[in-house]
Amino acid sequence: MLRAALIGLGSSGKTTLFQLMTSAKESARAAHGKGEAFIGISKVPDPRLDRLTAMYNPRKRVPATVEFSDLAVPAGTSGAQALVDVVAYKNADALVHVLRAFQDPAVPHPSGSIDPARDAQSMEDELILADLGVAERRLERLEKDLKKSRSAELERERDVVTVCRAALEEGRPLRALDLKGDDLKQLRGFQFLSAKPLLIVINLDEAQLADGAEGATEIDRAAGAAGLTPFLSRAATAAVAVCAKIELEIAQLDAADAAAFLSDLGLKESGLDRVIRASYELLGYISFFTVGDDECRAWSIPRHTPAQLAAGEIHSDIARGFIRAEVVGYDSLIARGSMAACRDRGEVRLEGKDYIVQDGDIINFRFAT
Ligand SMILES: Nc1nc2c(ncn2[C@@H]2O[C@H](COP(=O)(O)OP(=O)(O)O)[C@@H](O)[C@H]2O)c(=O)[nH]1
Ligand SMILES: [Mg+2]
Repeated sequence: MLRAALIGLGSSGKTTLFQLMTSAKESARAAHGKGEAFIGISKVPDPRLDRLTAMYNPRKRVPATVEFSDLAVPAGTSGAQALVDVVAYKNADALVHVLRAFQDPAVPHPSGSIDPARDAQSMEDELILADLGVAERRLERLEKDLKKSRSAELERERDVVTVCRAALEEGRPLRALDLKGDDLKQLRGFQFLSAKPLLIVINLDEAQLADGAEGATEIDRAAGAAGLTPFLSRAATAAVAVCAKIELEIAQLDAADAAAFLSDLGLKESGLDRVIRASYELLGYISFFTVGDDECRAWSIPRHTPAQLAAGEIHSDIARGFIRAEVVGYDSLIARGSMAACRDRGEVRLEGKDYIVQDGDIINFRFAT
């Protein structure tokens, strides 16, 4: 399960977005550690799965999902210090920082004025400070242990954490460090907040959104207007612009009215869908599909996953007994209209366990039981 955690100042729109994205009835309160967080599941919108479902008319349609958490603190501020002890946040694969750009005198801003760039930087500073505390405590512990007994493993860990501490002391988030392989794995183990990929959600005014804040250029424009451009060029950072208030209005409409409303605004899809999809993409995940009369389903795997490992996503037995993957590209299947027609044209490939699964592959795994 992919996990994303919402952070941001009070009244930036986190809970509004959370409830809309996850449909609040599915959310459950999870009480772990000092803080409490609401957990909810979002379905990743994917027009490809819609097309496949229309083609197969299966009993079940199962989309990819992302889990979101929203800190349930009275003040509504999900600042870094409030996050460090919350399990749902430590375990998150990505942070989603909701930044207030909307003007509304009825909703007071905790800092008194609207300044998204200032808020983005102060959250960054908080994340870095929280991580610095974690790194220093870890290093103290490691030095003590190393005095008792030397071990290559502990020395290696000390080296990685020392690199992290140096970056943090310079005010650099750990997501900007270009760590690889085992170092990266080790870094993940520490659950550093500033190491997590960051999605910036700019919560705009209705008026700003009506200008058409969709697509990369408009997001850049919105980000530029908010003074956020320097943040967007950073490693493992992405941005989306939404207007939570408009999303609230859309959510009250039926599907046809919602589509008409969106197109009036010059938008192709809701902001919620953009946030969910951007979270999924930021994490570096792709989808492959399994299709049939029983079920059409999207499966989430990290980019560059070999076929046998991808099979394990469905069931460990399929990975263990892996023989071949029958693979057809999404575009071929849509163009030919059926798996049989793809087969006739030789467009169904037989791939081995090391084949790197591509986004949109439709796969039937052959395996021995
Ligand atoms: N005008 C306006 N108000 C908003 C928008 N997004 C959220 N709000 C309002 O701001 C207040 C705080 O929102 P909430 O989602 O609870 O913020 P949180 O503290 O970050 O969880 C609520 O009254 C929302 O209705 C927006 O885009 N425009
Ligand atoms: Mg809230």
